[in-house]
Amino acid sequence: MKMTFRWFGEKDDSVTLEQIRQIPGSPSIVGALYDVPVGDAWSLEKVQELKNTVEKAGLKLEVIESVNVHEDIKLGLPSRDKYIENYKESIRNLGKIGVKVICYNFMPVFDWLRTELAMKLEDGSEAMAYDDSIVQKLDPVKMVEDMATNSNGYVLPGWEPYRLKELKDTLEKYKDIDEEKLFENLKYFLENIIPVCEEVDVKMAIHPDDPPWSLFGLPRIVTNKENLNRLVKLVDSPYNGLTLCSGSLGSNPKNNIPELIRHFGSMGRIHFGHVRNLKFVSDKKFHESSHLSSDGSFDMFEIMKAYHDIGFEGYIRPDHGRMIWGEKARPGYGLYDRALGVAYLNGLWEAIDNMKKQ
Ligand code: DNO
Repeated sequence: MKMTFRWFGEKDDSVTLEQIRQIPGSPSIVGALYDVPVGDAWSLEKVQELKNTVEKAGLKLEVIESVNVHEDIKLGLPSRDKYIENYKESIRNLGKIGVKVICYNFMPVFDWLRTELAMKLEDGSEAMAYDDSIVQKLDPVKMVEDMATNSNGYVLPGWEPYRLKELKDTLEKYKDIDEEKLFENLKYFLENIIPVCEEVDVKMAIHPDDPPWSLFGLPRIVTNKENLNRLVKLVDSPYNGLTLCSGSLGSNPKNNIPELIRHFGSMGRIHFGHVRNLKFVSDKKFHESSHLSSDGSFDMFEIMKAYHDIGFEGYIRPDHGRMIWGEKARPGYGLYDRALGVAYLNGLWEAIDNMKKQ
C-alpha cells in the first residue's frame, strides 16, 4: 500500500507541500491541473511543471485526480472523438512524467453532492452531510449556486463554474440518456483510451458515483457490485480499473466495502483506494465523520484488513476530513483531520502487518 494525500496546487489550496511533507510517512501527492478547461489536453510542459513543484518539496507525484471527462463523451455526441483524442494526449503526457494512475469519474453533469458543507457535530467540528429528502426538493440550478456560495471561497472540484454555466442546456441533453446508453458511451471511451494506457503504462481508476444513486433523473452507473463487474468487463484489461471509494459506495449500506475490496482487489482492478468513514442517520441520510471506526458507521479495521489480505500494492488516501481546530480550508480537504486520517490508517496497516508476522 502506498499512502497519498490530495493537494490542489499552489494557487488553490490552504495546505502547503511543506506541511504534507511533515505528515508521518510523507505521503505522496495526488495532484491535478485546475486551470485547464475540461476537454482540453494537458500539455507536457504543464504537467512537468507540476511534477517539478512536487518533487522540489521532497514528495512524489504518481496519481492524478482527476482528468475530467468532457460531457460530450458522456453524452456520446459526435464531437466526443475530438475530446477523446485530447484525453489520450493527456494520458501520454502524464505517462511521460511517471504518473501511474489516473482517477476520473463518469457522473453526468454533477460530481459528488452534499446538502451541507459545514454541519456542526457535537464536538464542535464541522463535517459535510447529505440528506436525500432535501435533494428531492431541490432545484439543481439553485443547488449549484448554494455550493458556490458555501465553500469557504473555494471552487469545489467537479463544481467548477465553467462546467456548470450551461447547466440547463446540459440537463436537457441528458433527457435521452439512460443507464444503458451511459454504459455504451463509457465503453466507447474506454475502448479508445485503454490501448493508450497499456502502451504508456498508466492505469485508469474510475471513481464511484457519490452518492451512488440517480439524482435529478440523471443516470448514474458506477454504483454497486453488479455495475462494477460490468464496468471492468467493458474492456477487459488491468488498465481499466477502479478507485474504490469507501465513502461513496458505502453511502448505500447494501454495498459491503470489505467484500468489494476483496472481490475487485483480487482481480487486480483496484488501483486507488479512498478510505473514509461516515455516520448514517437514517436511510439516505448521513454525515461524514473522522476516520476512526467508533466515530462513524464503518469498521475501518475490516476495510484496511481487506486491502492487506489481498496484498494491495496500489495507492490509498484518506478522504474527506472534518474542519477541526479552527481550520479554514476547502470543505473536506483541510490539513488536520486528513493528516490524522493518514496516521490512523498507517497505524491500522502496521498493526495488521505485525499481527500476521507473529
Ligand atoms: C470528492 C472526490 C471526487 C473525485 C472525482 C474523481 O471529494 O472524491 O470529486 O475526485 O469524482 O473524478
